[in-house]
Amino acid sequence: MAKQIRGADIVARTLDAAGLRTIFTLSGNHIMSLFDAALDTGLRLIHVRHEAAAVHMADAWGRLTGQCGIVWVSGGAGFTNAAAALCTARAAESPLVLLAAHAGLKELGRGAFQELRQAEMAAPVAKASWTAGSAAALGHDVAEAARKALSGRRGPVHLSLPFDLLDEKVDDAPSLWPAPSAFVPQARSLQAAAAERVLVGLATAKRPLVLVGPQLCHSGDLSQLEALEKALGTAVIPMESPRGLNDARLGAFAEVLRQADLIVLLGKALDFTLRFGDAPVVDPACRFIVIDPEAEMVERVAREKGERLAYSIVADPVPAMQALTEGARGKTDAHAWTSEVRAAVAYRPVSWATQTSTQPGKVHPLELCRALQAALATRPNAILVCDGGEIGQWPQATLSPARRVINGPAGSIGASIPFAIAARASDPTAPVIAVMGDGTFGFHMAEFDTAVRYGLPFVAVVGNDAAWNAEHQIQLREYGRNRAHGCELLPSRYDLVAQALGGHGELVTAASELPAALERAIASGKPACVNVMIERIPAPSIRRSTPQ
Ligand SMILES: Cc1ncc(C[n+]2csc(CCOP(=O)(O)OP(=O)(O)O)c2C)c(N)n1
Ligand SMILES: [Mg+2]
Repeated sequence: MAKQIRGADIVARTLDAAGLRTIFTLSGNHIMSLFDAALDTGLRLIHVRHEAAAVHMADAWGRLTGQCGIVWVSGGAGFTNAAAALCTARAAESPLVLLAAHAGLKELGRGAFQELRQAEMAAPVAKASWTAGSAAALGHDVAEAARKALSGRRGPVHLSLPFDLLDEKVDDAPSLWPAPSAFVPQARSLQAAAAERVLVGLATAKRPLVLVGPQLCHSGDLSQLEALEKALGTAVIPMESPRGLNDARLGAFAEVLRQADLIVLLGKALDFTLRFGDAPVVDPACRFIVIDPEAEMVERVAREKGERLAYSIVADPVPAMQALTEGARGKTDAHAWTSEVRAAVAYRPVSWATQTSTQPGKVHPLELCRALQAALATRPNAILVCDGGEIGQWPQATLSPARRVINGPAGSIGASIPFAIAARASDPTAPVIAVMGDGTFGFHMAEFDTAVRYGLPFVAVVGNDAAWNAEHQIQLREYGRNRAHGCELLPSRYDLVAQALGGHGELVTAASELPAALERAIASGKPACVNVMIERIPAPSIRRSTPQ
């Protein structure tokens, strides 16, 4: 007689065999069979304090490793907590699989515990979302979810696992187990002839630009984008910020964008971040080339730009980037225009180099960034996480680490502590520094406990302006100082929160204290919070025409 195996064991072993061994999870009645099944595998569970944090961790894992992040949560409210965080991963094109428990199939329609139309609920924030239908197919469902997350424009996939299927025993048979190829994403390469069309378009333009979307920003390997830029002789601009053209990392890029006569969108959506490519942000005569994994995106540009869409092709960004680099290598010279673009992107106001705080007991964000720069300079394998409203823009404008995770085009704040923990889990030797606002710190501060339990140190640098400053600044700009209300916070001792949960804490009220505080925090080897009292000022908006 064939050996019997539980559905839960099929799921756990399938993940193990595929090398998807780090699981971000929060327990629940319906997934305890998965916890049990994990014991007989090489899976490592990181058990968090809120389901959204587990998804944010898997999101950062996906961006940093290029491998699917995996999440296990319970059904009902465990699922809904997790689903909310898919929005960030979706916009950031981050590959992950959310495996959520679900009411038993046999009890559906009878008022089962945690009965909820989960697949429908996750659908708008996932690339694909479905409920498993049989225990024997669970391994294949898991493989399909991982493959979908990594194919085309990457993103999160949700799969609900009815708990009766997880508990069900079926005969162990070869047909249960997906072949390794079932996990391999479908790749659509850019054929040489298509690459040539793009290269001819670039060669005949006077002021071309290549814009790349979030997925190419997270490879963790900026050198690929640099190689593309070098081979093309055309500036390659990464766009993954919800601030779009006001992304402080891009300096005065907006000034050159409006002069471009050809824009190549390489896996980059035509959307709000480009102000839809409309005038005056883009010249009304500017032409477009679109290389995108989704036919819908090509159609969108065709609809919006009509005859100005010079050429389009459906292909995945990574192979397309490689094909263009190969096709152009040694054939193209750098445009003089490319140096103009680079100068605009590199522009920062001269005053920034020496800016200091004018308020006693407070640090200017630029002083904070200078101290961070020094700490990062000696740590080339560091990972920088940036989050929060106004504060997050300063490190994005001034620091250029090789590896970076930001909240991304969804514009959602709050993920940075989970991001930092997953960053460390993905590379146990990497110093991880996460810069965030005080409002942001509050979203997932309980995850310090998770980091302590799993020995995953990182440094949360809190720019504490005792405010939801981004919103406060909107009130000041739009409604006036007299009508600014409700966005204040307290100058709380977040450093003591970290200490209370077993981490290390530092309070900083003067720039001179920063270097030593940062070094102590890193050297502590614990999850640490450096709580920096900063001036409550607006984020930078960089324009050369308006000197600051
Ligand atoms: C999930 C989510 N909720 C609310 C917002 C709106 N929001 C954007 S920035 C911000 C204030 C952030 O405050 P803090 O983290 O202290 O950073 P600061 O702007 O003060 O530097 C808020 C509430 C958002 N972007 N995402
Ligand atoms: Mg703040």
